[in-house]
Amino acid sequence: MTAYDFVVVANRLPVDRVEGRWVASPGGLVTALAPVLQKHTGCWVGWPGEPGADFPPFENDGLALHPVVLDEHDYEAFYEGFSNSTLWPLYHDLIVTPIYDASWWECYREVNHKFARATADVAAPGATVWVQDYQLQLVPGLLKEMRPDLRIGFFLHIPFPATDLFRQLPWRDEILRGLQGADLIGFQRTRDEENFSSLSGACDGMRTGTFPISIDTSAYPRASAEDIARVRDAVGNAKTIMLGVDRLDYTKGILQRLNALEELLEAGAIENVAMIQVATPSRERIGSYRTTRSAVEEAVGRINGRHGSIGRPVVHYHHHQIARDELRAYYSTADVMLVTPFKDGMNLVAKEYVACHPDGSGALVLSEFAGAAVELHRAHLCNPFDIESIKAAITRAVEEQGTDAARDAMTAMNTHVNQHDVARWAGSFLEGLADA
Ligand code: ADQ
Repeated sequence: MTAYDFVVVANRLPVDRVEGRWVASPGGLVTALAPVLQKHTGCWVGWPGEPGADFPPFENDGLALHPVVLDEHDYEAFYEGFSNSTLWPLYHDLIVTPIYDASWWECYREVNHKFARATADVAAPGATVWVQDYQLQLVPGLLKEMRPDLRIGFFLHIPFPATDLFRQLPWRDEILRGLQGADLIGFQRTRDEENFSSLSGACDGMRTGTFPISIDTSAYPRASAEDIARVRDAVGNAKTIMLGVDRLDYTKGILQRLNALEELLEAGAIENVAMIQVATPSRERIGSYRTTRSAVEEAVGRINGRHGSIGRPVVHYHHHQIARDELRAYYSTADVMLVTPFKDGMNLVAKEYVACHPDGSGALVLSEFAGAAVELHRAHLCNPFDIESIKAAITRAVEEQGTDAARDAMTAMNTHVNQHDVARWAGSFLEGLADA
């Protein structure tokens, strides 16, 4: 078996199986890491996305991929259970109540062991390994035991909670020991790094750092004038076009922004407005996700029922994947982008929107609780827990359209995102890891 000098370990491989063929699922992560993977003898270890599927290692677009097998039980207990019904809500400050289930924890340990084993088997002596995200927090520790020669980095894509929240976790000591196997742990925000470092016993000799993730800006040029005209036309040439793009997740505050829009419409405070809401299906077998979806869809129906007319809904709701070029056309067209999560590690959607407005057009309404708010502080910031705050930010964004202040803010944010792209993010993490 080839031994690799650089190994990325993530829950998912960067490919999807569509009608029996592998298709790249081009996220920012693979775009950022592809050059590094190609420069070194690199490979990616991850789950191919089909419970029970046992694929041999293969190559896609010149990328060496090493599948890890997860069966239906792993999918339920490790992925839907411990990762997304325990850790996800806990790390997002209890927007829903986390479930602490010892059998899920047992499975999380086993699956992390599987990922560590697979990585230990393919890594060359002294190789660099970069482990990604909350599903794999035990991998650094397990890997260090199996292969003390490896240089191990870990990056957490989601927030790290305050000490008293983290302390709820019955298996907090094991998680901490798992993370401590890393030579460098990266976080999105200084606050996340501080939360981690303030845990008793976390800090002794640990290297941590803040590395805000970003996007591949070259993949988000402004759409053509024709595409923009087409989208404007499709939503009835409303004066103000608003946009939301999210995985359908309770952390994203989709319902809250719809409620704010509804109250503004009820009060006659805004008019001649259309909103496009893209809500990508996500984790649909988990109860809290189903409840969130129902509430969002009910709000869309209610708003259109009261404020729309035949052939002219106010909210254009899409519950499916969208091709990136179409998404780019939406971003480029939208006068006001609404990003209102209760809590978000970073939020790449906000950066993608800003990248599509190099001309200073548009306006961004952004939650204070998104990691992106640290860099994009010239957005119309709001508190998503306070509907009046969301309404005020939307009103400001609409009223300031086309002013010099709006243009200056958007241009400054666009420059920032262009200068801090995902390649820079990966580069600075890997530099830190090389020094660790
Ligand atoms: P997510 O919670 O998934 O990521 P986000 O950062 O916004 O959130 O990334 C979503 C990505 O999916 C964006 O690139 C967006 O373009 C894409 N997308 C959304 N809906 C789509 C659709 N219908 N069709 C096609 N593409 C769609 C987690 C953390 C974030 C953190 C990232 C990266 O929760 O806080 O920013 O990881 O670290």
